[in-house]
Formats: sequence, structure tokens, C-alpha cells
Amino acid sequence: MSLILAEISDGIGTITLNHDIKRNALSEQLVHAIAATLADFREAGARVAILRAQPGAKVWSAGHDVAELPLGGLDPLGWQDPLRMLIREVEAFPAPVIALIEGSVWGGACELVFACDMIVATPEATFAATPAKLGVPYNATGLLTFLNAAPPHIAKELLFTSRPMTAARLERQGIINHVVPLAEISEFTHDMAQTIAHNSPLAIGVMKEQLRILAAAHALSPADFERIQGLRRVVYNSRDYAEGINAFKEKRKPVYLGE
Ligand code: KFV
Repeated sequence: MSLILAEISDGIGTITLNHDIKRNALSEQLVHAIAATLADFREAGARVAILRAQPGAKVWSAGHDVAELPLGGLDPLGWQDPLRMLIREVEAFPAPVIALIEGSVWGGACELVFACDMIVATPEATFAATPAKLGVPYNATGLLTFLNAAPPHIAKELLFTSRPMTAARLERQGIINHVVPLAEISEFTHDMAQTIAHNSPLAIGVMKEQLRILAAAHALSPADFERIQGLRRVVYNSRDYAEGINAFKEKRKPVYLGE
């Protein structure tokens, strides 16, 4: 069974996550399949891409594949991590990527959705950013995705509570573009994609890249970057990080001691 389904017509490429048995967790294999499809879309001159789950999905994506979060003192979200690669692929894709969201979105998938250029969701969709629930020290560019998508207090509530927020709340905050009833969401998103596909792809591609560069333009001294990495290292070397990952695998609640 394919982990994703892909089709392109009239310049609109659609990727459908198709691994419900693992709740579309963003495993290395799934991420590579998405990246390869985005490369195909780029080659085919797609003017816009839609990223969605199967109609009827209860979970849009369960986020990072927890089985692939390393123990043993390795950075769980280093440069080569599949989630990090996927976010870069979406940001570097030369045409807009629209996230069409039905179901719940968790952890790294929440960042993935926020990294998309536009978000359309059903009223029942929910979004939870869960690194604190698992004890994961999120990385700097990942936090920047949250800060570029959400007002700081909302980003902090998402990240500190790990509780799901409704699409309605995120729409009120300007984080989601449109909340659209389930029966209409595919057509609505397709209409939006068609409008984009009829506009100038060169102008759009260059604006997307400029917006990415401008949004990421934060001067950070080498010392500050090394301090961030040092702070994160304390977390992924901790007893609590191992406890969070092991508790998930053992299907129990973690007990955190702050050490
Ligand atoms: N990674 C690996 N396997 C996962 C997974 C994940 N994120 N989420 C679900 N699975 C597996 C789960 O172990 C089970 O496998 C199957 O998918 C169905 O999950 O071999 P098994 O036991 O059949 P269930 O039974 O849990 O499904 P359901 O009762 O429908 O609940 C769905 C959901 C999404 C509420 C639940 O699976 C869940 O809470 N998943 C974890 C959500 C989460 O916290 N994700 C954050 C991952 S960490 C992350 O993204 C990052 C970057 N971070 O920093 O924290």
C-alpha cells in the first residue's frame, strides 16, 4: 500500500496522506515519499500543491514518528531529521502549498501545517503541539515556524499545554485562513488552488521565497546559537526525555521529575 497518493491536473498537484494504520505519523519513509512527489510536481510545473489526508480521516497526522525519535544523547530534531527535511521541502517548493485539514493534527504535523502557505480546515479539525508532552526540546527553526504563524501567546499556549486547539480558535487568531464545512472543503480548496494556478507563477514563486527569507531574517550570534544548542542538549540527555519517549511506546502517562 502506498503511504501517500499523488495526482496532478491543471497545474494543481494533490498529495493525500494514506497511512491511517499509523495515523499518518511522519516517518522517514512517509517524508521521503512526500519529498519525492513535491520534486515530481516541481518537474511537472505545478502551480500549486494541496496537502491533505484521506476524506473521513479522524487523524490528519500524528506528527513525528515517535519510534524514530532517538535516545542515547542524539539530537532528536537535527538537520537531517525527516520532519526538518520536510519543513524545508515545503518552504522551498516554488509554488504555494495549501494544507487541507480534516481530523486532528499533532506535534510535528502541527508545525508542518503551519509551514504551509495557506490553511483550510473543517470546523472539527484540532491542532496540538506536543513536544512538552513528550519531553522533546524543539529546535530553533521549528519554534520560528510557530512564531511566524501564531501570535506569541497562542504559540506559547500551544507549546506549553500540548492541548488541542480548535480550528475556530485558530481562525480567530488569523492562523487558519478558512474554516469550511466538511461537505464543501475539497471544492473550496480546489477553487482557491485554481485561482492561484491562473496567476503568474513567476511572481508568486518569487514572493514566496522573499517572504520566507524575510520571515527567517533574525540575526543570531554564533554564541547565542551555541547556547540554544547547549540548552536543548541538556533536555535530550535528560532522564525525562527518555521517560517521555518510553512512556509513549509503553502506552502510559509519563512521570516527569525535571531532571
Ligand atoms: N509515532 C509513531 N507511531 C504512532 C504515532 C506517532 N506519532 N501516533 C500513533 N502511532 C501508532 C500507534 O502506536 C499505534 O500503533 C497506531 O499508530 C494507532 O495509534 O502498532 P500500534 O500500537 O497499532 P492509536 O491506537 O493511538 O490511534 P488512536 O486511538 O486513533 O489515537 C490517535 C492519536 C493521534 C490521538 C494517538 O495515536 C496519539 O496520541 N498519537 C501521538 C500524537 C503525538 O503526541 N504526536 C507527537 C509526536 S512527537 C512530535 O511530533 C514532535 C516533533 N515533538 O517534538 O514532540
